[in-house]
This record gives sequence, C-alpha cells and structure tokens, in this order.
Amino acid sequence: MSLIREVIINKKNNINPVWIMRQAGRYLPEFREIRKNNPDFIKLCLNEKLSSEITLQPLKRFDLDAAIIFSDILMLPYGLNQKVEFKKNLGPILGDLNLDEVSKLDEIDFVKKIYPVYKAINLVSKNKLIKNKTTIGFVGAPWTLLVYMINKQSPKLKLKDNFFKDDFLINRILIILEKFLKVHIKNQIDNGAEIIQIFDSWAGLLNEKDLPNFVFIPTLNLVEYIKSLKIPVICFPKGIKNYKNYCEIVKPDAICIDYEVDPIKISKEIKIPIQGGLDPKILLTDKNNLKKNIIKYLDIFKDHPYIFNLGHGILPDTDPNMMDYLVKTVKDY
Ligand code: 1CP
Repeated sequence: MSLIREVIINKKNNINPVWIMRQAGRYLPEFREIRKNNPDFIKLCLNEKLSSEITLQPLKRFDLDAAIIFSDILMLPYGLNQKVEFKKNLGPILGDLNLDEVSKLDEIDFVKKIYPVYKAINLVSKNKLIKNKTTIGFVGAPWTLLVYMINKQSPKLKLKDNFFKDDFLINRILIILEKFLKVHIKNQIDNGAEIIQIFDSWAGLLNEKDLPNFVFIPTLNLVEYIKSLKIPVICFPKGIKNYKNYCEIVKPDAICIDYEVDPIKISKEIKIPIQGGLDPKILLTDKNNLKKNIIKYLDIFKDHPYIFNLGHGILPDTDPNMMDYLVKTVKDY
C-alpha cells in the first residue's frame, strides 16, 4: 500500500509521506515552458497528453509520495457550460451563470465536455513513476465553487456586495453542484484516483452561523458519497476557525490544515490523520529556517498519523531547490 494510504487507512504514525499542494505549477521552469506555448489554460487542462506530463513533472525531480492531477476546480463550472477564462494577474474570470440551462444539463454532456481530465488521470495512474505512490484526484467544495460561479472572479479581487443575501439562489446552486460533483468524483475514481481531496479555499469567508448550511452539509454529502466508493477523502476547509468542530460534523478520513492553524493545539484536539500546515512563505526564506520549521511540524506530529504538506499552495516565486530541500528534509527525518 502507498505511504499516504497507510497513514490515512491504517493510521500509521511512524512514516512521513509528503506531497505539496500546487506541486505541478508555475514555480517549475519546465511547467512555464509548456505554459508559454499554451496560453489557453482550459485547453491545456483538456489536453490529456500535456496535463498528464505536467502532473508527473514534480515527481521526476522530487521524491514525492503522490501525484495530484493537473487540472482545476473550475473545470466543473466549465463543464456546466459557464464561461471560464484565466487572465494573467487577475486569475479566473467567469461568464454569467444561466441556472435554467444548468438545471436541464445532462450528466453525459457534462462528462463529454471535460472527458480529457479523466483520460489524464488514467494515463498518470498507469505511469511507472506512480508505482507505490498515490494518484490524488480533487474537487472544489460546493461552497468554494459557488463563490466563483456567483462572484465570477476571485474574492481576492472583489466580493459582490449582495453575495450572501440570496439564500434561494445559493441553495439551488448547491443542489446542482452536488449532483455534478458526484459525477466528477466517480469518473476520477473510475480512472485511477485513489484519494480525493476536497478544496474549500473560501470556507473562511463565512460566519459560524452559515457554516452548517453552506459548508458542513454540502461537504458531508460528498464525503459520505466518496466513502461509499471505498476511497479515502481529505478535506481542506481553508480559513475556518474551528477545525475540530468541522471534523466532528463532516467526518473526513483526513484533514488538511492551513498555515493559520496552531499545530500543537490541533494535534491534541483531533484524532484523525492530519496533513499540511507549513506556511508556503517559509520556502521563500532560507534553508536553515525552512529546516527548522519542517522539523517543528514533524516533531509536533511525531505520534500522530501525519502527511507532510504546506498550509496552502506552493507560491510561484519558490525556488525549486527549496522544494528539493523540503522533500529531502522530510524524508531524512
Ligand atoms: O499558469 C497559470 O497561470 C495557471 C495557474 C494555475 C495552476 C497551476 C491555476 C489557475 N490552476 C492551477 C492548477 C491547479 N489548481 C491544481 C493542480 C495542480 C497541483 O496542485 O499541482 C489544483 C489542485 C488547483 C486547485 C484550485 N484552483 C483551487 C483550490 C486550491 C487553492 O489554491 O486554494 C483554487 C481556488 C483554484 C482556482 C484557481 N485556478 C487558478 C488560479 C490562479 C486560481 C486561484 C484564483 C484565486 O486567487 O481566487
């Protein structure tokens, strides 16, 4: 069994597997080279030959324990026929959402539109570089997808004033998302994804009182579905204040923590396997500081099933040598 599955399924606490969110991406010159010739990001995600190659790029350089498929959470609204474009310096820009059209959309048409994503997973999972390692599939959580679909741009740029007012609209979209997210997850698993991570990057936008309806219940529905397929699920509810409460309600197989979470406190509060935590900015400092911080996390989680990762995606300005040093330091621990 791969090390990551050993940690999650068998609760092993004497091994330290490592993978990094956004490990395939802009900090790697070989990715930037491919990207230069492929300015349309969606088209690149739909090119199974290139997207599988990009997925494997970090595994050729570093001794990582998993491949995370090169795709994007916004392939889902794209599959629902909402326009999605990625603009330099702005990030994703979405078109208007036509809910009546989306409600009528057939599952088969959705799958057809993003089929190369599944083919890429299939290619990756059969590659010899993946032997004894884990192929990770992923989705955006319903809430985070809804944020992009209604706001039509990153909340980092601007959040619509009336965002939280229309409960009816929000609930209608959440129901549609649940249906298509299940289809998307099932197809990833059928093509070789051995773990699913649910990214809820904007869970932190909500007040405590809105978390049950918009985060806990919709995510719990997906977690139960993934468990029914006998596949482990990792949840990443970035920015929420009470991870313990989240774990008790949503019950993922493992929880990925962000860089604002106090690792000592959470190691005592949560029994399930934990992943991540280290601030990606630490990789922009120096090797000594990086080592000190890696050892800090590994020491704190010494007796806890723990998968090494960052507390959010690796930053585009990161020197690949620092990533190399990180992986070696974890492996030498
Ligand atoms: O070259 C480029 O300009 C594209 C940059 C890029 C990359 C490399 C985007 C645009 N997406 C991706 C790949 C990606 N996105 C992966 C697979 C690669 C890997 O992890 O190795 C994954 C898992 C994602 C997930 C994703 N996309 C999330 C959740 C995780 C997170 O970072 O919080 C989110 C919020 C997105 C939306 C998105 N896609 C791209 C950008 C720049 C963004 C963020 C926009 C924002 O700031 O709101």
